Amino acid sequence: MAKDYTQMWSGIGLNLKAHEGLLAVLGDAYKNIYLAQKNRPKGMDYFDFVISEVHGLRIEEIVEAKNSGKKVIGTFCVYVPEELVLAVNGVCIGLCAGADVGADEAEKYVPRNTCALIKAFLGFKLAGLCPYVELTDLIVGETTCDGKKKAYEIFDEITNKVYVMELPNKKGDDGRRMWRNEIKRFADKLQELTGNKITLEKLSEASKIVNAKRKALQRLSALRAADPSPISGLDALLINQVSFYDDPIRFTAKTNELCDELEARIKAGTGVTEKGSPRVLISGSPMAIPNWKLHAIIEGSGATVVGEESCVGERNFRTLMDENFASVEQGIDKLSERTLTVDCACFTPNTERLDNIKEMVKRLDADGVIHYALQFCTPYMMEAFKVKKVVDAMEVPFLRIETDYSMEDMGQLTTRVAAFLEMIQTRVNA
Ligand code: BJ8
Repeated sequence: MAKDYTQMWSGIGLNLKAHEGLLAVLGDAYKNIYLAQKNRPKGMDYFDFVISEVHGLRIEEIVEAKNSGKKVIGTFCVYVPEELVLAVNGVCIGLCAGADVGADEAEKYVPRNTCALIKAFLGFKLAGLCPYVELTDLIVGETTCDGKKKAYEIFDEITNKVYVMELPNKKGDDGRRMWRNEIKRFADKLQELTGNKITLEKLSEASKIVNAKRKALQRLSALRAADPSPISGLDALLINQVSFYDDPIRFTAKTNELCDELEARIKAGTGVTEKGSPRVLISGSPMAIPNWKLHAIIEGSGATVVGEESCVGERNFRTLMDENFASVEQGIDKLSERTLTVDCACFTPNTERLDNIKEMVKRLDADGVIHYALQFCTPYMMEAFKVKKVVDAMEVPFLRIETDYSMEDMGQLTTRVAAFLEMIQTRVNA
C-alpha cells in the first residue's frame, strides 16, 4: 500500500482536497496513456516509480535536504544554469507545469489569452497544488518571452521569492557581455542565499554532474534513430520531463541503464512499432509534465515520435559545458558560452534553430515534422513560418499545430494528425 503523505502535504500548505483530486486524475491519465503502452523497456519501471512518487518520495527527499540546510531553487528555463545551483549545494527543480489546473484563478491575474504554461504555473500555486513551489527558497525567472517576463512580476507578488535574470534578445558581443554579467550576478545571489562559496572544485564537480546528465540524454536521443525505435516518444518525453526534478546523479545512472537495454533491443531488432512505421519529429514550445497530449495522439495513431526539438528535449542537452577551466571566473565564462548556444525563439535572429531542425530531421530519419506551439506563444508561433520553409525545402511533410492543455480539441487534432500520417505513409510506400 502506498505511503500516506497527508501530514507532509498539509505541513507544506497544500490544499489537501484539491490535491487528492489532482493525484487521482494524474494517476488515471498515466495509466491510460503510459501503462497501456505495449512492449515498453524494463528500464521504464524506474520512471513509472518516479511518477507514482512525484508528490511523495521526491518531496520527502527535498524536505530532508532542506532540513539538512540545503536551499531549493526553482527554475523555468534552460538558460538558468543548474551548475551554479549544484555548486552551492542547492537542489534545482524545474517548475514549469503542463496541466490545465487553476486556470480560473490564474485568469484573475493574467489575461485569458496567456499561454497555458504560464497560466499553469500560476494556477498550480494559486490552487495550492504544487509542493515544489512551496518548498523553494528562490524562484528564478528570466526575461525571455513577454508573457513570462510580466508574469514573474505577478508571481513575485504572490510568492515573494522571485529573482529575475536578464537574458538579452540578441547574441552579439553586447548581449554576450550582458549575459556573462547576469550569470555572475546569479552566482553572487546564490552564494549570498546559501552562505556557500562557489569554489573551483565545486563548480568543476557541478559541471561534470550536469554534463553527465546531458550525455545520458544525448545517448537516449541517438538511440531513437534506430528503425524501429527501441522506445516510444511518450517514454522518451517522460524521461526528459523527469530530468528537470529528479536527483541528477541518480537520474543519469537510471537513464544510462535504460540506454544499455535499448542498445540490446536495437541489436535484437526489438522496437515499439513495426519497422517502417511513420517517424515524426516534434519541434516548438516545451511540453512540461504532464503534457503528453500530442505524443499520445501521434503514437495512438500508429506513428513514433523520434525526437523533440524543444526545451523538454534536445534544446536542453544538445551542447555540453566545456569542463576545461582553471578558475571560477573562467568557469562562469564557459557557463555563459554554453547557455547561449540554446536556440530559443525569443532570440533574434535565431537561425541556429533552423540548422538544428535540419540536423535532427536527417539524423533521426524523420518522415515528417509537426510544429507544436502553445496558443499565444508568440515566439514559436511566429518562428513556425521559417521552420516550415526549411522543412519544405527538405521535401519533408510539415504540419503546424497550435493548442493548449485542455482536451477540448482532442478530436480535431486526432483527425489532423491522422490525415498527416496518411500522407506520410503514402510517400513512404511510393
Ligand atoms: S529557452 S522555450 S524554457 S523561454 S510557451 S512561456 S516561450 S509563451 S517556455 Fe521557454 Fe526558456 Fe525559451 Fe525554452 Fe513564453 Fe512560449 Fe509560453 Fe514559453
